[in-house]
Amino acid sequence: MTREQALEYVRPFLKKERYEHTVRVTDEAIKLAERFGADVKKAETAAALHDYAKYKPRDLMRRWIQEDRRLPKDLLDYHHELWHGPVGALMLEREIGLDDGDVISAISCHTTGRKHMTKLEKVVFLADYIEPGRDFPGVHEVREIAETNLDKACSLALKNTIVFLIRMERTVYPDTFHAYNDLI
Ligand code: DGI
Ligand code: FE
Ligand code: FE
Ligand code: FE
Repeated sequence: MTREQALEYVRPFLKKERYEHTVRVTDEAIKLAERFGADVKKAETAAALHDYAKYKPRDLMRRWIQEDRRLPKDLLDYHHELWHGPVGALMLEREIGLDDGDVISAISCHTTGRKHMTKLEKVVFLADYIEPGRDFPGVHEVREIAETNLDKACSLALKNTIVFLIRMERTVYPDTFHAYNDLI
């Protein structure tokens, strides 16, 4: 699947700003993959597809989690914002025959991270966090570290997210802690 094919597939399902974010994540993921020696084609595909399910109806995503035994049921106990990665990956598998397990898992954990992330998963996770349109506190430092150190950049991104969620008195999905603990 080419970059253009992947981007054209997701485009009708996304709002304009979300599509533009997706293009920037794709460019960023390619750069990070080249820099840190991940598979560039897989990074490109996973990044282009990563937010495919962002605007799918909550009930539809809930049903996927209930019915597909590969999806962890505990997702239902956490914020629905976390569902679009894992559910989107499996929707793409069904709809376009996406069959690359590396790409599927990179899409799947792009929001939360997880324990023992692969280089490809880290690249997509980090690209989503540092793409040039992002402007949250601390992103500059993560961008700087991402010039040289993939693990350090990911662990700082995870730390910032965890601290932000705790400040807001929101729950933190266990995989986010697992990802952080694994990299620190
Ligand atoms: O889909 P995007 O907006 O591009 O970015 P994303 O998929 O990383 O979604 C991010 C939001 O999800 C992030 O701003 C914080 C929120 N969130 C809620 N609960 C959790 C969480 N993020 C993580 N990593 N872990 C959580 O438990
Ligand atoms: Fe996302
Ligand atoms: Fe993210
Ligand atoms: Fe995103």
